[in-house]
Amino acid sequence: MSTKRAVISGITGQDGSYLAEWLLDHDYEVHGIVRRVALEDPEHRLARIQHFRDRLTLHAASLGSYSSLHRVIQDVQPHECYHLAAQSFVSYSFDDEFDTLNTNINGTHFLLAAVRNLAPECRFYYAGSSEMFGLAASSPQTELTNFHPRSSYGISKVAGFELTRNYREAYGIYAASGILFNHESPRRGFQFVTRKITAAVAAIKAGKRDRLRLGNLEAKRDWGHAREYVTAMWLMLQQPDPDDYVVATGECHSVREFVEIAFSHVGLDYNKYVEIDQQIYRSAETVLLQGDASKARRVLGWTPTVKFEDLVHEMVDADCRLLGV
Ligand code: NDP
Ligand code: GDR
Repeated sequence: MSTKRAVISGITGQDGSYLAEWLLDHDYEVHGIVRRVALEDPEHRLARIQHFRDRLTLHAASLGSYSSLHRVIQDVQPHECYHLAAQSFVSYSFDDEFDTLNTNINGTHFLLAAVRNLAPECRFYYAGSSEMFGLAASSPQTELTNFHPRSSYGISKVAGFELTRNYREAYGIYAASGILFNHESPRRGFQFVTRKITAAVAAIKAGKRDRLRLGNLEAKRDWGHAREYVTAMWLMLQQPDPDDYVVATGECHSVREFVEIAFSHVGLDYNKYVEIDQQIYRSAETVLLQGDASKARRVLGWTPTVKFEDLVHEMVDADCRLLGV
């Protein structure tokens, strides 16, 4: 069989970088959509993919421009398209609803339209989120749980999910959505709570700082490992028919538990360093977001294996190594 071509939007992000590695390991020709500024500042903006950049083909395009995405799909003629690019920081979506809605909804719509017009046989993956459940009526959440988003980020993800479903039903595109719960790794962005904590633990251990300001320590999340979650995305596009899947561990832990394990891993007591900052609290929190990934297990044969404590340790160790601790 000839080599499969995949295009990934958001290849410079946490998930995009792991997915690109997975696809390269499976002999795909991998193309990435990046912002033009990223090509001009590769050291910082391409940091997560720098170590295998020579095996990728990168295309400059903007989520805000249909014509730029059209050009990429026309040039690449992909067999698979993974749409991961998004304004993905929930807190920021409270600061700028317009940017979040425009980027996330238009970006998804433009890419779907380009696929439909230029590569209708291409299989399309949409990065849905547990934030779509928001104030869900029940826990754990499955593919059948109603959405009740609590932020413009969540709303934008519901809109993208519905667009994806509509392209599948109305135009016969192979379009699947993953409803992924939180997944973390040493490549997680520094503004997300897990990486904020592990980077701070390393810096405190290195004597470079002595405080960590956090918001709601009692907030709970269903945290898995990003490396495992990207394999579920790929599996969704290898099925006979497109469908939507919840991807989660089914286990919830609080921010406080994460903090406690992270600090104690390097022999520190978090009570001495952590300060609560009411400003960091969200204006609207979600209910208990806990995923039921039975369908992914049954249909895709996907099961998470990394334990919560091991995930925390891996992230702390990686951040300590970065600082030479
Ligand atoms: P990241 O924030 O690490 O990466 C986001 C990617 O989107 C980056 O490559 C970023 O590019 C790109 N991007 C953002 N805005 C734009 C824009 N205006 N134009 C072009 N590219 C843009 O996210 P993750 O890898 O963690 O997540 C991947 C996807 O999965 C996202 O859609 C996210 O919403 C969703 N998701 C993530 C979950 C998680 O726990 N990680 C859970 C559920 C869903 P740049 O580097 O240039 O900023
Ligand atoms: P989330 O991740 O909003 O779930 O979105 P984040 O790590 O930002 O927050 C998780 C929980 O931690 C609480 N929290 C703090 N959060 C941040 N960022 N900073 C803090 O200091 C802090 N203190 C407490 C938050 O209130 C929240 O309850 C992530 C993103 O990857 C989304 O793109 C994705 O869709 C969802 O996960 C599933």
